[in-house]
Order: sequence, then C-alpha cells, then structure tokens
Amino acid sequence: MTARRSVDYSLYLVTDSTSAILGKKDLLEVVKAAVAGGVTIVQYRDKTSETADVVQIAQQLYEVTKAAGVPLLINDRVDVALAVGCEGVHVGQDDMDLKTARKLLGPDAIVGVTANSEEEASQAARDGADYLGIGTVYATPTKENTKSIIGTAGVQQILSSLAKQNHTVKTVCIGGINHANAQRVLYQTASPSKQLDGIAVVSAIMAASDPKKASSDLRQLIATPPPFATSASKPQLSPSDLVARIPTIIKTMASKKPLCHNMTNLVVQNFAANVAIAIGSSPIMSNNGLEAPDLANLGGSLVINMGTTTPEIRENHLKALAAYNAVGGPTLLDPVGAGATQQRREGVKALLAGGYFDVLKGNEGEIRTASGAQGVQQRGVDSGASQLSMEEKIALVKETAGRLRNVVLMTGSADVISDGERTFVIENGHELLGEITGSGCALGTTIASVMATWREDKLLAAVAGCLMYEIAAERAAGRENVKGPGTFVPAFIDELYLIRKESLDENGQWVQGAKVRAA
Ligand code: 3NM
Repeated sequence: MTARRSVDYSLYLVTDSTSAILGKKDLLEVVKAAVAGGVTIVQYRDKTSETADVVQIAQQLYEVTKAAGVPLLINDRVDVALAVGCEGVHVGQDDMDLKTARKLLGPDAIVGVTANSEEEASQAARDGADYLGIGTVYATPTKENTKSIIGTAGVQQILSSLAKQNHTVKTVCIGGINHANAQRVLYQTASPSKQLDGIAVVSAIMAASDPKKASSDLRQLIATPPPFATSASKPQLSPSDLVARIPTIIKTMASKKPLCHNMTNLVVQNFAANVAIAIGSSPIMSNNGLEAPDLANLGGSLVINMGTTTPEIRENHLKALAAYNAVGGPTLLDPVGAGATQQRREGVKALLAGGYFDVLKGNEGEIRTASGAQGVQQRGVDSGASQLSMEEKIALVKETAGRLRNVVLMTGSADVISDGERTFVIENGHELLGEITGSGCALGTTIASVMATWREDKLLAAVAGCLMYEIAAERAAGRENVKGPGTFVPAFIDELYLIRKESLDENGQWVQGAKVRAA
C-alpha cells in the first residue's frame, strides 16, 4: 500500500464506464494501459453499476494498480474501498463527509475531496483532506451537472487562499483538461505561493484510442514547462534602467526582421501592415487558422485582433493560438470592442480560456471586460468615459496580469502596463493618434513584432513597442507640415521608419523623450 503522504498526484486518472467515454473498450484493459503509460493515481468512478459489480470491478482494478504501485481510490463509496482494501476514497461535497469517511477508513487511508470554492477548499483542508480535486475548470460533456465553471483564475484563487492559511494540502484540478491545455493550465493556475500537484482527467485518457500513449504523452507534458513560459524571476528595473535598454531591443527587432502574423480586422489591415514594414518587421495578414501552423514555424509572433468579428472567426483564432502556443511563438490579444456586444464578450472569454496570450492589450473598457467585470458597456470600439481612477487602473492591470501570468497593457492618455510583479505608467503619445483609425490596432502589431525577437522578458518588449510607437507619434505631430489627422498619418509612418533607422545606427537618442514612471 502506498504511504498516504508520499502519493504522486501528477497524473490522476478518473475512470468512466459509460459508452459515451469508454466506447467499446474494456475498462480493465484501459486502466492497465493507462498505468503502463504512467498515470500516478487512479480513481474508480462508477455511478451506474450495481454494488456487486462495483466491488468486483474494484477488486480487479486493485490487482492492476497494486502491481504497479499506483494508489486506487473509490469515488464516493467508502463501503467499496473497505471491501476491496484499496488506498482510499474520493468524496464530493454531497457524498459522505470527510471526517466520517476518515473514521471508517482509518488513519492510513487517502481521502480526497472535491472543492469548487475557497470556502469548500479551506474547510476540507482543515478537516484533514489529503488532497483536493479543484474544479470544474472547463465545461465538460463528461460531467454535465457540475456546479460552476471556475477557469484557471478560479483555481489560482483557491490555491492562493490555501497558501494564505498555510494549508499544505495537495491539489489537482479537474474538468476539461486534456493534452492541448494541460501545460497551460498548470502554468496559469500557479500562484506565487502555491501550485497544483497534478491534473485529473477522464476523457483525455479513457476516451483515447491508445490510452497508454495518451497517458505517457500527458506525463511528458506535465513534466515540461509550456513552450511560451519564461524564467520565473525577472529583474526589477527602475524606469531609467528600463528606458536605457529600449534602443537595443528595437535594434534587435529591426535587424532580425521577424514575421508578424496579424489576424486583424478589415479596417486596419493595410495600415497595420504599413506600420509593421516601417518599424522593420515583416507582416503577414492572414485570418485563416489552417495556415497558422506553417506560419508559427517561421519564428514570428501572432496578433489576434477581435475587430470586425464574424461567426466563423473564433475557430480560426483558436486554431492559430494553439499553433503559436505549441511552439512558444509570442501572442498578443487585442479584444477590440470587448464590452460592446455579447458576441465579443463571449469571444474574449473563449480566447482567454482557449490558449495563452503573452500580452493582453486594450483600452479601459476592453481590459475591464477581459478581466471579468460585469456590465461594462462600450459604445462601439471606443472605451467611453473612464470609470476608474489611476490607482484603480493600476490595481486592475497588475491583478489581471498576475492572474493570467502574462503582460497586461491598458492604453489611454496614460498607459498602464504590468506583468503582475513590475508595473509602469507611460505618458507618451499624442492626441492625433485618437483622431485616426487603427492606431490602437497597429500598436498591437508593433508590440508583437518586438516580442518576436525579445522573448525572455515580454514586459520589456511591450514597453519598447509602446515607446517607439508613441514617441514616433509625438515627433510626427511636432512636424511643421502636420496640420491634422490627414497629414499626421504619413508623417507618423515616416517617424516610425526613422526611429528604426536610428536604432539600427545605434543612435538611441530618440528614447530620451520617454515618460515612464514606476507604479
Ligand atoms: N468531476 P474530463 S468534472 C469527474 O468538477 C469530474 O468535480 C468534476 O472529465 C468536478 O476530464 C469531472 O473528461 C469530469 O473533462 C472531468
């Protein structure tokens, strides 16, 4: 019997005997294959069979798991665990309570509990649960009557609250976890103080045609950080240190001429492509998700811009996002008009749940919507009157970046940018940027272009992109022949081009105009 305290929870298989999941396969054979493939713990979950059958199947499963040194738990049925003599049980909130289960099974048994909220998690930890099954992360056809979908943000919140109370209980998450999202879920749920000990899956293994391979592939994924992850500790930088590094970052981008793949709206395609060329990157404007895997392999970055949305575009966005995430290609989301319509509110939610974005960039209304605020009503793509003080903006940007483990940029007359640890306010730019179409969208293109060649510290890359863009706007607006928006656009493209040239010539004077402060 595996010692209760030394259990490896990293790949936790929950079985399912229904034909919808198992198909025509034999449960015992699937579990044998999964154990051979490397699952580290098994829970026998059977909501439909008669008790006599459940006991018999559990006995057979126990022979398989015991031989492999993998613990077997029974879902809900303390009586079955006792009959079989296996390692323990998993109880849901509506099943037998944890303390009674512990009393019946004794001190050596493993008892795990389902937790959907901070309160349920704390209570179970206080009552001595060995581990928590935290969920439901994503909606799943495997279990339709789940309480609430908490996403990676909900899991992270529960982990933080456990850490604050010094609970060392082990944790796995469950609900819709599969090969495509396992690494990201482990990455994005981690709080600075506590991270998951593993993932629990049903269909990703039980419904797989080759459960052994499905298990060993998942083990491999769990053991490696996602391709887009960067080293955890970033240097703290004063605003002047930060600004001093910018010209080199722009020079690197301009000399490498990275590909910048834009899935962007109809309005700005031409302007964004011209901006990309001016700053020294190589734009490709493709909204076809099917060609994203080929493009992702070319070493560039991806911009997903939600403007001029269409019914079929979300699938294309998700395909492209998966392709770039798979190779660690930098990604930026511009949730244009996120708070304007139901389609866009759903779109931003689906995109943030469906993949990893290195940078989330938007105006106040967009960032508030993306961060989960209810009732934000944007009039079209404009942010509308500001609802937040500068302190509130800083707090929201910092908190959202910490939660998503990425960089969040809220644009406005002062831009607020954070990676959750380091937060800056940038006060460059010019009001003429607000008088032309697509200036926000082309800023996304600029930042993504810089990120393509500066991957280790994406906050630095994003600040570099902002400063190049906004200082170019100031220089353009200051030209004598610029009389308004019409003359501003060509002057702006010229200034972007000139800043690129100056940076390539190692003339970083242009950055002296940066107005950056720490927040
Ligand atoms: N419990 P799949 S979700 C058994 O939220 C179970 O507590 C859940 O199945 C919870 O890995 C779930 O196929 C089913 O999405 C998970």
